[in-house]
Amino acid sequence: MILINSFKTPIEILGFLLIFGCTVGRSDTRYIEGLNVNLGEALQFLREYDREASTMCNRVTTGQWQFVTNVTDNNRRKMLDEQTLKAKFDRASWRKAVSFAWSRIPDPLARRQLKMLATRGRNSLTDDKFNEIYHLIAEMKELYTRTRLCPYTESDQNCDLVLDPDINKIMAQSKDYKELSYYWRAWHEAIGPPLKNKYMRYVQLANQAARLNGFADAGDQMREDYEDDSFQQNIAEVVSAITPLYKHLFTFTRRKLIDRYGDIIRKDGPLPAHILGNMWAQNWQGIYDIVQPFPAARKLDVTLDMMLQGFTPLRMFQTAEEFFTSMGMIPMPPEFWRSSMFEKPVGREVKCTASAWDFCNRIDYRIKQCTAITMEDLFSTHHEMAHLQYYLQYRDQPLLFREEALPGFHEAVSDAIGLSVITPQHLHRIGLYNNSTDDYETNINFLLMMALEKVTYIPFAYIVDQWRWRVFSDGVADMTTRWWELRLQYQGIVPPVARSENHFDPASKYHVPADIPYVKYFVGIVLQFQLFESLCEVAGHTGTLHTCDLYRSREAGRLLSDVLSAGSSRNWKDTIREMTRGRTDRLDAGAMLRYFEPLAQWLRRQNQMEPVIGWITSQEDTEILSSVSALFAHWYKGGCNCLKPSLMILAMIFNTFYSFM
Ligand code: X8Z
Ligand code: ZN
Repeated sequence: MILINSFKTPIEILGFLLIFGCTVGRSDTRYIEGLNVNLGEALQFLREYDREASTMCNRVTTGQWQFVTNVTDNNRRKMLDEQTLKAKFDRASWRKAVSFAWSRIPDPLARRQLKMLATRGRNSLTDDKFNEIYHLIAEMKELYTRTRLCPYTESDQNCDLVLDPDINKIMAQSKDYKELSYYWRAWHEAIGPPLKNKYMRYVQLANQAARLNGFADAGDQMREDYEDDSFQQNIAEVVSAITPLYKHLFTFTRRKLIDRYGDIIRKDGPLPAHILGNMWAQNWQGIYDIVQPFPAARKLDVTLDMMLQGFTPLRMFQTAEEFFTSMGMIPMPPEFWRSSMFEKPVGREVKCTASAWDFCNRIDYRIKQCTAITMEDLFSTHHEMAHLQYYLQYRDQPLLFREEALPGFHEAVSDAIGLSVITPQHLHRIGLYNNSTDDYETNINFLLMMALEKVTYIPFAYIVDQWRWRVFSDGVADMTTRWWELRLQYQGIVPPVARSENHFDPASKYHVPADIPYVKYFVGIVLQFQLFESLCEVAGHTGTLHTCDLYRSREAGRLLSDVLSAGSSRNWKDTIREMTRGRTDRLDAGAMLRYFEPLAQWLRRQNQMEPVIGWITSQEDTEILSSVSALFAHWYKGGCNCLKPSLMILAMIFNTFYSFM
C-alpha cells in the first residue's frame, strides 16, 4: 500500500488551482499550470529534479535488476519499496512542476522538460483515487500473470501451464484444430470475465486523471506523447497503405490453411483467430512451416556454424560490439563487461527475458540474457546492444531527455540493426555463412518469413489502442463487440467460438489490463524500415533493400549517432526529418513496402486465380465457424441493427470493395 501526502479531495485540487492559477494564455492553455514565470527558479527546480530523479531512477533500476537476476521474496519486497518511494517522488515533482506557468517559460528546453513533468502520469488525482488506480492495475496484472491452464489431454491433470512459454509454444507449434481451440478459449475465458469490472473502474479513474490534467480523456492523454495533432490520421494512412500487401499475404495463407485444415475455412472468408500460430494472431511466424513457399530451398541457420567455430556467449557479445564499432559507434563501457548477465546462472532463479538496462548514472549499462549458442540469440544480442547504443548516444542529455525520440523508436532502432544482421550478406561477411548458392527461392522464403513477423503485425498493433482510445472516449458499453469489429475489419479474423460481452476478450492481451500503451509497437515496425532504408542509402547500398548490410559503414554510423544523440530533446518530427535527410517528417509506409516488393510481386502472381483478395464476411461465417453467432448474430439476422449501418457493415462493404481492386 502506498501513502502519498498530497491532495485529499477534488475540492483541495480546486483550491490548489485557485491558489496557483490554472490556465494562462498561449497555446498550451488546456493543461494545469501555475503562475510562477521566474526562469531562474524554473532552472533551479529542473537542476534539482535532474539530480534527485537520477538517484531515484538508479535505486529503482538497481532494485529491479537485483530482483530479476535473483528472484527471491526479499528482493521483490525491496524492489517494490523502491518503486513506492519513486511514486511519491514523482507525485511531489508533479506538484512543483505545475506551480510554474510553464507554457510561458521562455527557455524552450526548460519549457519542454516542465511540460513533460506536468502532463504525464495521473498525479492530478486525489490520494485515494491515485492509490486506487495504482492498486487496480497491480491487481489486474497479478491476475493475468498468475493464470495457469490445465493441459488439453485429459490424462494429464497438472493444471500449471503458464502463458509464457508453455501456451505460447503450443499456439505456435500445434496444428491440431481442436487443441488450439481449447487453449484459445481457456486463456480468454480465464482472463477476461474476472477482469471486466476492474477494467471498467480503471477506465473511469484514468479518464478522471486525464480530464483533471486538461485532456479530453485518457486516450487523448496517451496520444500527447506523439505531440502531433495529425498522428491519428498519419497512422490510419500507414495502415491503408500496407493493407493491400496484408491482404495478399492473408489470401495466400488462407489457401495454405485450407490445404491443411480443409473447408472448415471458407475460401473467401475471414480466418479463425486460433490457427495462426499465436494467441492473438498478432504475428504468424508460428505457421511458417504451413505457408513456406519453397520447402526445398536452403534454410538460413548458422547455429551449427557457430557451434563448430566455438562461439561462447562472451564471443557473441564481442561480435555484436564489433558490429557497432565497425560503424564508428560507441564501444561498450567497462561496467557493461563487468556487471552484465550473459548466461543463465546456476543456483538461483532468474527472469530470462533478454533486456537492456540504463542505470541512470551515465556510467552503468548492462544486458541480461540467458544466452544460448544459436543464431536466434546472436540476433537478440545485437538487438539488445542496439538499445544500449541508444542509451550511450543520448547519455549527455538531461534525464528527462534520455528517452527515445518518440515511443517505439527504441525498438525501431534495434530492429533496423536486426534487418542488417539477419541478411545472408552480413552472416557471410562475419564468416558464418556461405551465401554463394543464394537464389530467388531462398529470397522469397526469407521475405515471407519476415512478412509473417512484421506485415501481419501491422493491423494488430494498430487496433489495440484504437480499441482502447474508443473505450476511453465513448464509454465501456459493448467493449467486446467493438474489439471483434476491429479484429474483423483490420485483421480479417473471427473468434473460433461464440463470444458475449462478459468474455471481455481484449483483456487476453497483457498490455490492456497492465495499462501499457500499444501503438508504440506499430510505430516501431514502420519506423524501422524508414530508418533502415535511410541508413542503407548513406551506406551506398545498391540492389534490393532486404539484402542491405550496414556493417563497416562509417557514413551510416555517423547518421545513426546524430539521430540517436538528441534523445527526446526535440519534437520527433525533427528527428525523422534528420533521419530521412529532409525527405519526410512523418511515419511513412513506403520503405516497408519497398522492402517487401519482391515478395508482393510473387504473392500477386500466386493469388491470380483467387476469387477474393482479402475476405468477405457473410452469414456462412456463423454456420461454418459456429463461432460468431452469439455476438454477431444481429448483423446477419435482419434484426433492428441492420437498419443503421454499423462499423461491421462498413467493414464488410470496405473489404468486398477492396478485394477486387
Ligand atoms: O510487449 C512486448 C515486449 C516487451 S516491450 C515483450 N512486445 C509486444 C508484444 O508482446 O505484444 C514485443 C513485441 C510486441
Ligand atoms: Zn527491444
